Amino acid sequence: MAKQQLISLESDSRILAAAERLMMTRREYLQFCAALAATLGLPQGADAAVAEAVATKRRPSVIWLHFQECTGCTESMLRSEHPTLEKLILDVISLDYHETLFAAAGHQVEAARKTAMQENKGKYILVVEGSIPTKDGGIYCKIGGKTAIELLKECAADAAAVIAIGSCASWGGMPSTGPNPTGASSVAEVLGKPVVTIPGCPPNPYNFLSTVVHFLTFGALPAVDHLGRPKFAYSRLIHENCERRAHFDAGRFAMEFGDEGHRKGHCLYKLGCKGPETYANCSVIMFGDAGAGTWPVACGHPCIGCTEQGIGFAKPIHAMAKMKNIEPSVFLPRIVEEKGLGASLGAAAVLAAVAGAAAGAGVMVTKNLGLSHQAEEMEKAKKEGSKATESTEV
Ligand code: FSX
Ligand code: SF4
Ligand code: F3S
Repeated sequence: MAKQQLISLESDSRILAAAERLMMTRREYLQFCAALAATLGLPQGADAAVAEAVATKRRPSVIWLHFQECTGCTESMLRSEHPTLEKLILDVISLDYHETLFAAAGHQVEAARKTAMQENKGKYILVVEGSIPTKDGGIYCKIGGKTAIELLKECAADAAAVIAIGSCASWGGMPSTGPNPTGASSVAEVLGKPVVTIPGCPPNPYNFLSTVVHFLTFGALPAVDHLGRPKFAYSRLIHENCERRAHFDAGRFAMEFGDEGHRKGHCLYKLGCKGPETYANCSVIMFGDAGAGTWPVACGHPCIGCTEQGIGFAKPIHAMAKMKNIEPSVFLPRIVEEKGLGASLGAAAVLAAVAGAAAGAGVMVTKNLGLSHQAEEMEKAKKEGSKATESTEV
């Protein structure tokens, strides 16, 4: 943020009021908005616009529907470790209809939904959590006597924007796994038009917040990929920024849960980690709280690819991921092999290491070891007929 902008925002009474509402200092509030702007990939100076919008803009009305799901999306939004995250979410939106959070029930709740829709016609955001059962006329999920299909179509008709939150709403998720007895479908399939999707089971609440803040600041939803996922959150493979990536490059893997490699925090690729074919920012922003939180791989569990249709809940848990991009993130340090090159490395790599060490080129050897391992993986992926060379920008 430019110094002049910072000074004027710091003395802005509206900023102070927003900070107080969120029980933050002005500085913390501005830092939080700067972090949001950075997550959104906005250009320098946009953090001031974000801070001002969150502090001053009329909160958009949100109608939140629940269909076939476990309510994990809502839980993940409300149970964030950082006390300000859920507060901020509930501060930037006016949550006018949410079945599981409403104290009221029955007709009162239905009346609240209709009132919110009428009063905010064409302006409200419709958030849908859960997949929509389409078999047998949609009878497998009914609320207030209406099927999920009817409710979704009715609420989407006058919405300014539709957001499918979680993998269930984004592409069917867990309820749609074979044999899919209810015909569980995504929001886009039922509406017959693309919508913004925030997949994940559960999705990261920070990605939802950032999407809504983008809408609040610019009056439009962020740029999305071909699956409707905001590019700021889903354009990088988890593998590119994984904290275990240096172990992958050096060929150090956990081979069994609880073995030495697992205890030492080695790469989980051989336990079926789907990070190399899963697009999401879990490894960067984590859950609970950015910087202080955690995520599946940090807990020792391979990524199951919950943000990816055809991978999460579809591919067997121990099946190896297809390598989509063998280039490591430029931000991650390479690990220098200390000693004992490990049985998993091929004889050629060992010979190269010895020769290289003799030449006093230790660092280069480590790089070569990583590359020789990567080449092995690529070769294997090619044999399996995968698109091993398909890559994204790094
Ligand atoms: Fe659950 Fe949401 Fe998974 Fe689905 O998240 S965490 S089953 S994505 O719709 O409640
Ligand atoms: Fe991380 Fe999984 Fe990639 Fe290993 S395979 S570096 S654990 S994302
Ligand atoms: Fe899901 Fe993998 Fe992230 S399992 S939460 S996409 S680490």
